[in-house]
Amino acid sequence: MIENKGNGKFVMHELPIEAQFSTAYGIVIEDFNNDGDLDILLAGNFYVSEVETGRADAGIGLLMEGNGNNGFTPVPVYKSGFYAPHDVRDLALLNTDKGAILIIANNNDKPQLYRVKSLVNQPAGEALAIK
Ligand SMILES: [Ca+2]
Repeated sequence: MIENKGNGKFVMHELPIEAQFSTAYGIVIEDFNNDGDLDILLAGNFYVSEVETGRADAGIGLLMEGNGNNGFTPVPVYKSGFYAPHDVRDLALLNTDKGAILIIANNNDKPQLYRVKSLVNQPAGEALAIK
């Protein structure tokens, strides 16, 4: 992750290894657990690479909780409830009058929709989202 410090200065911050399991195409930055610090939600993969390269398909989506100081802790899928294992091309968060909806755009596949809930006081598996 590259932080823009202004005046043409940038600082690199390393993300957790879980963020490196596959390519990332969709990223949403939001405070998903309502602790005042921004978190990162990402998903990706790349199924249509050249034959000699092989496809990138190890990603299942990832929520990383921010600590407010450019540090991020991965949240396991059983806690976040976020599961995006397909050939993801983009993520979008829409605020509606019935709450936030996360749209996952999958290449050559149906989109996934999640109703976004806070992580706070949610049981495991229902923390981030419910289909
Ligand atoms: Ca947060």
